[in-house]
Amino acid sequence: MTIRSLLESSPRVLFLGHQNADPDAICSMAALAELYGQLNRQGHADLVCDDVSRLAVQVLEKFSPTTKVSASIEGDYDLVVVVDANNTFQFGERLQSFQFIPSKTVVIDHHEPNPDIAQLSEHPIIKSDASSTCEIVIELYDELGISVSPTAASLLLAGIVFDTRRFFYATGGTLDCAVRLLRAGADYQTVINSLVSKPDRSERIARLKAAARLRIQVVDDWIVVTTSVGAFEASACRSLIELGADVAIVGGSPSKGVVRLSSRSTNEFYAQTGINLGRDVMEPLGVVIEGIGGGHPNAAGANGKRNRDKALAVSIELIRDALAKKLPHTDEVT
Ligand SMILES: [Mn+2]
Repeated sequence: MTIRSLLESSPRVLFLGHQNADPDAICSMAALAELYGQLNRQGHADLVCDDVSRLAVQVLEKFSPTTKVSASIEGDYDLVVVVDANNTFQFGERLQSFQFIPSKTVVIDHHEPNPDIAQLSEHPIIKSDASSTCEIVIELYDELGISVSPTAASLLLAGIVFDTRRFFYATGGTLDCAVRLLRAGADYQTVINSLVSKPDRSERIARLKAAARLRIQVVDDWIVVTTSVGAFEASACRSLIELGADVAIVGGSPSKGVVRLSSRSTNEFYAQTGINLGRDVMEPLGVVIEGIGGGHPNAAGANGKRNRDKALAVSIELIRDALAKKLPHTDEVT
């Protein structure tokens, strides 16, 4: 069955996005619901995802304040359209138990396909080379010969601008899509403004305090910084990377007996050193703070009970040791 006949023949359609749905997911869902409404005037569409990111809420409020997104699935659907995800674990705990029927599930996504995609959907539209799911949705409008409304154009442009980090990761095809959306009535200035987020005052103060208390160390030419804050450790980490650190490790102690560690590194640091913050730094630090740590190569954290400052000191030693192992100095080579 074609996507057209699936949409035309389904009276009730569920558009399902991933957990903490970002502007690409939410805008794709909203634009797809509109496209479905064009194909099936009597049809009923529901938009569902576990939660919506703050920025995505902001974009919806700007362009489509009447769009409703719910957090749970109620009732039955004739068709499920999974958007900006192709793996069930991405839906979050609450929606994980939903039973997908592959013949009645469409997947529209730009991430690398999950090898078990056939168990989820018989109708996957997965284009890993697309900048965003919104870009795939525009192609779908074209294929189905449906014109994009100014509202849908703005939503789709917001998703593209967000997922490409303001066209940093764009291709000629992406720019071509953007021009078409502008011609369809997208409001570029409002799109850009809708994607600007200013953190709350308390978060900005935490970032500034993190910077004020910074310890800067140069380890094998890499700038490694450590600091402590009450809360907003992850946000502080990101801001320190933006300031120029290669690695940032921030300890937080939001209340007595609670220690949280957060860390970030640049892609360049991981590519050149192979140091995985989750495995090489946060896992051992989890023990130091009497808790548990782990995460990704470039972003990792740990939660525990005590020894925050000790952990920050140990983190430098761990990085120093890992660098010594991975990059032996020439004078150490015999
Ligand atoms: Mn996306």
